[in-house]
Amino acid sequence: STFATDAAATGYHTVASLEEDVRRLAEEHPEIAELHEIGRSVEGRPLWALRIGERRGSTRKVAVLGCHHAREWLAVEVPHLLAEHLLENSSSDPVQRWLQQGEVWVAPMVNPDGHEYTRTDHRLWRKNRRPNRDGSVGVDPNRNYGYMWGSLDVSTSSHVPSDATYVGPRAFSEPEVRAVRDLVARERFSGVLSYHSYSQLILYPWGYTAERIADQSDFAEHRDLAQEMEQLIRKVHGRTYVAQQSSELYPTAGDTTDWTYGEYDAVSFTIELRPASAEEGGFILPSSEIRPCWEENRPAAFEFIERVLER
Ligand code: ING
Ligand code: ZN
Repeated sequence: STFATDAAATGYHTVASLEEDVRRLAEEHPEIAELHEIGRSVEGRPLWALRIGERRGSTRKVAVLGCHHAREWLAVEVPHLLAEHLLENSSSDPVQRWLQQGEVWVAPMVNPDGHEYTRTDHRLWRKNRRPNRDGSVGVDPNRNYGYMWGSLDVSTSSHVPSDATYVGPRAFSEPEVRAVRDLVARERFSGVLSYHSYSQLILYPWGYTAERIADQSDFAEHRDLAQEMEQLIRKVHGRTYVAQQSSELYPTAGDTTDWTYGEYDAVSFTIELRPASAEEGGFILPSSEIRPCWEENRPAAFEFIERVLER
């Protein structure tokens, strides 16, 4: 894989080097890739999505989202490597078949303002960089989606602006979240994968309630696919990623996948990448782990794409 120059320092992308790399990927694969600016961040940075597929307007579409949370640097790299892999393997199956059948949209960095801030000022910043009315900064983009938004008032989904999980003043108040909303509303994905770190989990709706998904076949589809992905991941390097309903981790309202499932019936997962625990590095993982983390997640992402495009 080729990283733009200033990424070489940490081995992780910066906002600037990611922009260079997604531009280059689109330029090198003009028949199957298009770079879309899906919106702008609070501070005016472009939000990039790569559309990968042989033709526009297929009905089978998958969205892969990365880095809603600023400090989760690995969650930029896995979607980026997936996009690169699809483009570099587009003439052999199964990728060729997928790109004939459907489209994969990859937005590797939903929160560029926060990401930049983690590089320059505060490595463990989580939210975006919205100036709040009380003088604090930041809304949690993974609490700002419009399905059951704001319905909980707990520490993991907070109405206090200075908190790390601040839900924002209203649903879709944040331009980064509106950009994803508008993309999803337009493209009508059948499946959405949103990458975060860390904890090694495969999470499915709901987050806002401990109730199961009411539709039995939707519930089974999520649970079975999550368990399948768990097995596929373990086979690669022996790592355990636990499949569970996201509310079992902790309650959240307004997360991405509650909205994509609740509003659009998309098969929706949040993948929490390496490591398993804070003791193993938490959010700060050496870049030597990018490659093995991608390797173990590739078969699971492939299974997801395969199932969703077949749906
Ligand atoms: N964890 C996720 C968070 O947004 C999550 C966990 C995802 C909970 C989806 C519910 C739904 O809090 C991290 N690390 O961000
Ligand atoms: Zn996160």
